[in-house]
Amino acid sequence: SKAYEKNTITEDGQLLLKKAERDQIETVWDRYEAQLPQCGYCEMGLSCRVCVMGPCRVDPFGEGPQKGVCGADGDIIVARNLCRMIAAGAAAHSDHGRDLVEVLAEVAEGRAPGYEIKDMEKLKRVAAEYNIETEGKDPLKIAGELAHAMQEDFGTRKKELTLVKTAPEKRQELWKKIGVMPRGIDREISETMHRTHMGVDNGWQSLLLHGIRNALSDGWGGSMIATEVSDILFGTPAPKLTAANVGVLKEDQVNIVVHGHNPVVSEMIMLACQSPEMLKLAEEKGAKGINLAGVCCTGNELLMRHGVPMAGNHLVSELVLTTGAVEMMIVDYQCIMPSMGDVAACYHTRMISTSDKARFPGMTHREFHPDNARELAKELVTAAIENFENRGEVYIPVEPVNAIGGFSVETIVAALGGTPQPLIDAIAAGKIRGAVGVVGCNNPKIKHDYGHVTLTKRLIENDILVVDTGCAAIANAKAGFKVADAIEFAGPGLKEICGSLGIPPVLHMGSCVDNARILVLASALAKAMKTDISDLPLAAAAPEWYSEKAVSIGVYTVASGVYTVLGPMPPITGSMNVVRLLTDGLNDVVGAAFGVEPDPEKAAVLIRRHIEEKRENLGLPF
Ligand code: NFS
Ligand code: SF4
Repeated sequence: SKAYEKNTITEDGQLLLKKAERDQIETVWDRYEAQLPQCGYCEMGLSCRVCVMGPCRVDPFGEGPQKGVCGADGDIIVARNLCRMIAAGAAAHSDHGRDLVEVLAEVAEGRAPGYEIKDMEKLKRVAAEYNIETEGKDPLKIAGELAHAMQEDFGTRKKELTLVKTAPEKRQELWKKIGVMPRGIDREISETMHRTHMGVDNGWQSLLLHGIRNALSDGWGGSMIATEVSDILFGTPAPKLTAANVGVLKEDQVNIVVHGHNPVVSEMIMLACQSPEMLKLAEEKGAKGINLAGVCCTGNELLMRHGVPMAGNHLVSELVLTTGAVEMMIVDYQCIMPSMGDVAACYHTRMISTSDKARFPGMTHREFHPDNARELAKELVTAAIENFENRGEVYIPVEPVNAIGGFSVETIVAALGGTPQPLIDAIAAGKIRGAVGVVGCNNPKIKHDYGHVTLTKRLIENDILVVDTGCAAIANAKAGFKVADAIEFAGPGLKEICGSLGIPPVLHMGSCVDNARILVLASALAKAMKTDISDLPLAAAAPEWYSEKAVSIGVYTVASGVYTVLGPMPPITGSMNVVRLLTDGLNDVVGAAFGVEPDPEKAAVLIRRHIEEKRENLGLPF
């Protein structure tokens, strides 16, 4: 059992890893081991396959070649590679945002049965940001105009993205001054691909500056649009009781798991699961009900808005299937390991892919579009129910852990009495020292959930409020940090404040595109204090990140003025120039920089030091 303890801190993870071994299931950890040692050139960012004069490698020890065939040195190669990671991450978030905007447009034209405008107030507020007249106008007309205006943000006809103007003024001025104001979402991604082509931008600084602009087009563009439109279509989240870990699966019910990112699919599945006709069918088939659970971020979307429970995060997504309890897993896109179909093949689980842009081996493809989503969702849920009788042995080894989710900025501000002022007062008084976003993925290079849970624990016990998203948020839910009683883990000041508000010390703010909510919150605090985000006692951390999306998030967070500590080292160590710029030099450019620290105990110390420094600069008490 030592091997299992080495891979994950979670009890369900450890027990299911044993089960996987018994069932001869290959997991992400097995494949990681098989890859070792991983390529040192790639790890340092020093390999390039941008063109076919290459592939090329630069020798980090200075003995072999120092330039690729074209003449690019280590600095250029590292910067180019990093920028391409940003572009891919920004593209993933933003294309997800675009899909939602398209649904909004279809809703406006009455071509998306089952979808509707759920949050009228938010529709009006966001429309106002886009200068759309809303007074006395039909909501569907507003929705159509908003969808159109948002589509313009993706294109190239503008000088600045629209929602960027929700950032503090000082920040906007800074972005203008250093030339990183994002213009069009697609444009910045496209320009990154252009600049990183052989023989275009060969200044590592100018490349990275554009990388910043590209990342900002994600955070204050594509991701923010994804979040806002999801709220308009499916409701702005409010606190809800939910539960997490594999124990949320139910032995006597039909279990359907949604995995991926876009609520466009999972929301329709949820509606189908709730229909009386489906419940009746489930009962006829001998099940006590239909149990919907989530994995990864589409799970977070449902958890935030409806309290749908969470079966697990990224690294345990395969293990969820080894329970033998899942009748159907429905996926859309992003972070879905291509191994999922192989795992499912050993059980009765049916695997369904739904997106025109994402196919997977061993899955049945049933494509969702706004016009067929409601009907298709019913068909799939029916098929899942019919699969209940094919179950073999079921193994659900743990009880679920309760959690509260659903902390949108709107509800946080409402809980504070309508303004962020009480939070600012608590920070000023030193009861809350500061706030930290703990976000991002799992990665087999870090013991599963250890980074998130250890860092979060150290922060809250030192009176630092934690907000979280993504797989980090699921880790912290499983660890029990998200019930009102979790204030017992907090330091005295944070305990007092959260206790009086009746909230946990760790606030679940959603999926990874919902990191935009954290930007909005930081922006609201900065505006209320008439200062810039970079002056506030804030920080961010991605203790177990793995994905290109996380690179984009990290870069836009730093560019928004928030010190960000990464667990795993990004592939940049081949260029000390790039390392120095990202970990130090950026302080002079955007007022924040990166730290890298795989040990969460040490990362906690770095963050605490940073927060105390910011407090001191603001003249706040120690
Ligand atoms: Ni974010 Fe969500 Fe998880 Fe990482 Fe993947 S699910 S979008 S990328 S692994 S947190
Ligand atoms: Fe090699 Fe230059 Fe081509 Fe990269 S762009 S593969 S360094 S020749």
